[in-house]
Amino acid sequence: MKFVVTLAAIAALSTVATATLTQPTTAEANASPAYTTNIRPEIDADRDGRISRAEAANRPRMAQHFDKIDANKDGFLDRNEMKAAKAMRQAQKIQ
Ligand SMILES: [Ca+2]
Ligand SMILES: [Ca+2]
Repeated sequence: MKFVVTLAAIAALSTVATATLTQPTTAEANASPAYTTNIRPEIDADRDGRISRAEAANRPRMAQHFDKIDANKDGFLDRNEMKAAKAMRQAQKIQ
């Protein structure tokens, strides 16, 4: 009986080990959030996946419209806010 329990424990451990090896770790997934959010690294200098007011300062147009683009008023421009701003710009061009 003890042998069976030991085998089950080994099987369970190897399953966990396999899962750990095949899935990216949280650290890897978070290593480059800018890569996953599609915010260009030349704008997102610290690569945290959002644009701070300081980062936007290098882009006069973005800096000028920062408060308007920052829809949730958290002081950062995230991917969705950038997408919304781009859509708004394109809609204004069409009119
Ligand atoms: Ca940033
Ligand atoms: Ca925001």
